[in-house]
Amino acid sequence: MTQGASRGPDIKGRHALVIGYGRSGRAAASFIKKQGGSVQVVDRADTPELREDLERAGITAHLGAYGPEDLDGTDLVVVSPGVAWDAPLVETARRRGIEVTSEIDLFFRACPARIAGITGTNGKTTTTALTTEVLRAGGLTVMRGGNIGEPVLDRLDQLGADDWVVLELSSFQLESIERPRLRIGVVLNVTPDHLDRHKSLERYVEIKTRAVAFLEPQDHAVLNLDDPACAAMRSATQAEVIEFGLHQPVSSGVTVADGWITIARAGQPRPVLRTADVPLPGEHNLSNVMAAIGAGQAAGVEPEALSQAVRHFKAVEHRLEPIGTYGGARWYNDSKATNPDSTYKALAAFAEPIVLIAGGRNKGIDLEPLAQSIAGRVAALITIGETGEELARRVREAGLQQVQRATDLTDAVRKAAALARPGSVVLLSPAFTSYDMFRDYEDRGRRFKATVLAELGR
Ligand code: UMA
Repeated sequence: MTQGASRGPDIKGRHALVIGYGRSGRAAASFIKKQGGSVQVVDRADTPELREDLERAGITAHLGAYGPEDLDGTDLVVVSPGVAWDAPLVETARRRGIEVTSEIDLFFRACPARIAGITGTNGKTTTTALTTEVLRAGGLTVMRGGNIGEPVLDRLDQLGADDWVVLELSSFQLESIERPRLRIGVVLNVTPDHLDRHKSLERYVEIKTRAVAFLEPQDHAVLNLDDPACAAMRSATQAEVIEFGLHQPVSSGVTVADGWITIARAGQPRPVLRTADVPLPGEHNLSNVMAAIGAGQAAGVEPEALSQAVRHFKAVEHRLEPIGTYGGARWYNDSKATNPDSTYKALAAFAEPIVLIAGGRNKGIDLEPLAQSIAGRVAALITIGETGEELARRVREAGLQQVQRATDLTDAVRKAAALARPGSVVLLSPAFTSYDMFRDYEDRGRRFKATVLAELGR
């Protein structure tokens, strides 16, 4: 990567207010200061750690609560992904004529490199990690980042015009980018999620469609034909479409035939690798791999390099991540499953009897279909968190007898260990967010792994 001169939107002399001092807000604050702007922070949290961090960075802040008075003297508002794009303070700023942006929007405005963006309800992180490896295997220089937990704005000066950036883009981020022009836009699937924030499925689909709507004819849209909402996006883009799918005929793109993943592009399909050599469990992961291969193909990576990258790929933390085998049962951490759809995929990834640990905070999703699926598939269910009570009741009503409510994570691990049999799978795949009991899904996953090791790892 080149050490480019500092560039980007003209920030010098601007007075920015950063709302939310998390990973994204910190990257934005550091960038703005480096560019010669001044920064103030507001955050609804007020903790000693936050105060210390801000003091160390030399940033003045209003913590604990915020309101319209915090906009005084501000001419740029930078909104963190976790803060609603239509939050009252953000709307007040717009009404006052103050420019509203985000870390990722500033990045798009200034990035000299080509960007491949990956979005979808589930599989984004794995596909982002896979695509990064695929492009690197093709000899390209790649920076990985975005929703995967790695902000990018503070690394802008490491990028040159020949580089690639592979970005995981959440709906929160896509909504906040004024012009999300990607060179490769990948959409994996769209199922109901974040409806508390986006209000309707239509709006959520519209936001996801932004990943391909701004592409130009020489760009590539990589779309999942097995998902109706993604397939429909073919008509929303000017770019060349690389399709992928297992269950629909693929005319130009990536599919599976006779145990091989193949690529077809104006001619005979070429084999890339055997499905048996994909190191990740489940059909959904096969789909993620096909998407990454499609993105690699769009970037000009040869089939041999595509195959190499996939075969050597290791599971991403918190996504069907193997923890270990205890008493003959295999334990998995799938804490990233923050919605029912990812839990369905996890359940479908195994043929063995499953002891499932699920529950958390509900984002406005109907519990009934989830309860039916769980009752039809698992051997036993342990529930945790705010939805634990209701989920347990619904699953019992749906016909599963072996249902227990755990008081905390240790209790859940103990109960699961008591129910697990040799040859079964114990799976934490919560189907809900973690905010009722944990800082975030990573905190939930790490504490789960630590508890499993402490309880069983002797
Ligand atoms: N805060 C407020 N007011 C609010 C909400 C939050 O002041 O209304 C404050 C919080 O007190 C906290 C800070 O904002 O101090 C947190 O900001 P944030 O929630 O935007 O989190 P970041 O640490 O900046 O992480 C964000 C993304 N978080 C969200 O989208 C919720 C991370 O995605 C992302 O990895 C990171 O930027 C770097 O790009 C996480 C995520 O959960 C993994 N994403 C959702 C998902 O994958 O489902 C979309």
